[in-house]
Amino acid sequence: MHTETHLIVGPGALGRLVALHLAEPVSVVLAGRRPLPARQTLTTPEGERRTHRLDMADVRALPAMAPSFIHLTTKAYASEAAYASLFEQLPATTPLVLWQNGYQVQPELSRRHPGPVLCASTTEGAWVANDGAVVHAGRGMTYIGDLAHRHAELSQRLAGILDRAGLAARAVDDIATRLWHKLVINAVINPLTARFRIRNGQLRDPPFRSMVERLVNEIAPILSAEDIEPPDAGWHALVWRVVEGTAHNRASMLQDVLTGRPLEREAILQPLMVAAVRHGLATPFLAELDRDLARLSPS
Ligand code: KPL
Repeated sequence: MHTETHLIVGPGALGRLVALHLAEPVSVVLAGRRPLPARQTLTTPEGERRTHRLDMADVRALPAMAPSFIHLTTKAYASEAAYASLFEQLPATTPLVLWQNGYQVQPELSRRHPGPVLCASTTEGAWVANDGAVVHAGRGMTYIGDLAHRHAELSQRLAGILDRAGLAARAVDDIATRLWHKLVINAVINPLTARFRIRNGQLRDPPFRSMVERLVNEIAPILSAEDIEPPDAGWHALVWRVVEGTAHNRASMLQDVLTGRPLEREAILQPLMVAAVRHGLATPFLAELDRDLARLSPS
């Protein structure tokens, strides 16, 4: 018998990955706008298949519940609408966990939500095989923390639950920095893999390898102008480590291109381009990729 329920909103690759792991230690409800089969299969990075029956719900008509955590795993551009619909139905003090890429949704919803808001920054790699199956393509690390530095205990509790569920996680007190680190990873890997329709690992090969280096060289000065601490090993090593760790994965932006969904340009590229303008830094390659992505994104 489980003692707590976690509501996961946004049944894409990440949402299902989190749901299928959490379903072991806690009770899980997975909510979206489109009906999905309750039987969901997870293929682990080692090739093992595990099937679980999940409780599914429509995010517009949730069952009566008092979840311990609401995990918002929607795309960044869909998160504000999902948030509005959720909190017409659930207690406004429920802890909210934001799993979005980029650095747009996090400050905005941390300001708006009356309850605790935790941010999760993850490098887990997953993709949707079909409506009933998700592939965990590469193991990563999830950092949990809150922008206001007020919820250290709650962050630790959640990191412990995720960790025990098989998703390596750690509570941190510098989540804003971690989110920026992840944003750099996404700003390099996602546009290139989406533009050239390649898996993450192919970025190691020519001609993509030098494109990665060029992008990192353009982005690093922006972060430094914004006073964001670089990772200990440096920006290049950070990006290459994730490319290596998720080599078999199709990045989320490539998955979006392949399925005709909007791309997370605004959440991932805009914060960097806006900061670059503010500091008078030129970003010709970033701007070129942003234009390419605008053409690939459905209008
Ligand atoms: O976050 C990701 C994404 O695909 O959006 C990475 C870490 C790049 C894994 O593919």
